Amino acid sequence: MVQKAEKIWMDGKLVNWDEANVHILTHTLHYGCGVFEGIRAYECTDGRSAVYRLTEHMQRLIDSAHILGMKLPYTCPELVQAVVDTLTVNKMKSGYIRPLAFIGDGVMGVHPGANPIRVAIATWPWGAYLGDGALEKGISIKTSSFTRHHVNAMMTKAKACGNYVNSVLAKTEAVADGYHEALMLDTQGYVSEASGENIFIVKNEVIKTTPLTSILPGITRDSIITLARELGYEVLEQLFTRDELYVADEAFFSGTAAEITPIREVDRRTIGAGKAGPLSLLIQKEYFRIVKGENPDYASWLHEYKV
Ligand code: PPE
Repeated sequence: MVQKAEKIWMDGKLVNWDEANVHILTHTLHYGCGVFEGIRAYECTDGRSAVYRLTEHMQRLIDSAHILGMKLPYTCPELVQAVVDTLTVNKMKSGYIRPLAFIGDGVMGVHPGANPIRVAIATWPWGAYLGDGALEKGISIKTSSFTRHHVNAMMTKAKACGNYVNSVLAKTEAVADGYHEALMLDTQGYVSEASGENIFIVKNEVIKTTPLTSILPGITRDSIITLARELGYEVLEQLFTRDELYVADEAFFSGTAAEITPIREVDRRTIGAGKAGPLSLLIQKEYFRIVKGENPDYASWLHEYKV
């Protein structure tokens, strides 16, 4: 169960958690045309609190809405402030933040008419997304029987609610089969992404990740590319196949919720030594140093706030 906070920001106001409700004829609830974000705030090592890459996440929310033809009634700075206000009123020094923009009730039928575009922001504590020990030991994944979206069937650069039907199908199948997560292939059969993460592989110290075709442009993915290049590693954005993943030295997932989660097994084949790889763990360590304010070179990625 999600742990309740005191307030949820809804359409410009902070309302009580239990009163953040919508009408059953909310358009998005029926047709899936909504957009959301997943953001983390961390308590820094020195006691400050900071939201990680907050402006980039809010800009992606605005871009996602733009792709779906939804006009958000708030500016990026207003949404940034709303996140800070929500964290502050909920006295959260760290936690997960979920902005959601959706089409409210009014007319029914696929055409949303002039129904209001509504925005809500909720916060809750969220630990290791892929379970206890996942970050340290790595996880076991399965290639899904479900294909990731064709780029002209769903808008894959938008973090759209409806896109996640595909994710829910893949994830529930993988979990039912005893795996931590599902890996999805694109419509051509190349590795795409997981239900809620981007993927990286490492071979001979060269890092490779899926190009921005069928995948969500992950902000963690972007952080890792920047960080790994800064650390002197070559990073390629290139399509690769599932068998290239099978013979990789290391593999890991990236995402706000999943952070950097090593992959130790794919389709019952061990990856590398069958445990979290050394480069995956190095990047994970450096990533946690950044989000916790220990690396001044990346201070511009942190949006400090006071609780
Ligand atoms: N791909 C997908 C499909 C995806 O959902 C996410 C985030 C990513 C890649 C990584 O993006 P980024 O967080 O910007 O690095 N998934 C969010 C939702 C997870 C959920 O179960 O809900 C997240 O990590 O917050």
